[in-house]
Amino acid sequence: MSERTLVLIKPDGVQRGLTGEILRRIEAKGYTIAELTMTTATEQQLAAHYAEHEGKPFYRPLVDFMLSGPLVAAVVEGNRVIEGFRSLAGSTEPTTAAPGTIRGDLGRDWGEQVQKNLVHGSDSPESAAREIEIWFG
Ligand code: DAT
Ligand code: MG
Repeated sequence: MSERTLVLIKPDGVQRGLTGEILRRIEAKGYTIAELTMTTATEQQLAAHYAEHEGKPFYRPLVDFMLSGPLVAAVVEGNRVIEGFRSLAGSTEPTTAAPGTIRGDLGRDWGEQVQKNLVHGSDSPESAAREIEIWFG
C-alpha cells in the first residue's frame, strides 16, 4: 500500500538554493515525486496549514516567514513515506537535528523568533490528506 505526504520546501530552502538538494534526497531515498509546484503562499493557505499553532508565540513570525518568498510544494509517495520523510527531515530545531538529516545538515538557528528549518512534512495520514487539499486542491 502506497502512502502520500505533503512536503514543503520553505522560503529559506528556495532562497538558499537548496531545492535541488532536498528533492535529490527524497528521490535518492526511493520515494516518488507525484506532484510538484513552486508557488507563493497566501495568508488563507497558511491559516489552514498551521491552524494547530494559532495563538503560539511563534505563530505570526512563522506565517510571515512562510509569506516571505516562493516555496515549493510536493506530494511525495511511497510505503510509509509520512514517517520516512519526517525521518529524512530531522527534528524541528536545526541546531539539534541529527547530522545526516535535511535540517541537521543544511539548517541552523538564525536567532530569530521562528525556526527556519527548510522543510515541512505531514505528521499523520489525516494531516497529509488535509494539507494536500490546501496546496493542491
Ligand atoms: P515540525 O515542522 O517539525 O512538524 P511543528 O509543527 O511543531 O514542527 O512547528 C511548525 C513550525 O513552526 C516548525 O517547523 C518551525 C516553527 N516552530 C515550531 N516550534 C517553534 C518554536 N518553539 N520556536 C520557533 N519556531 C518554532
Ligand atoms: Mg508540524
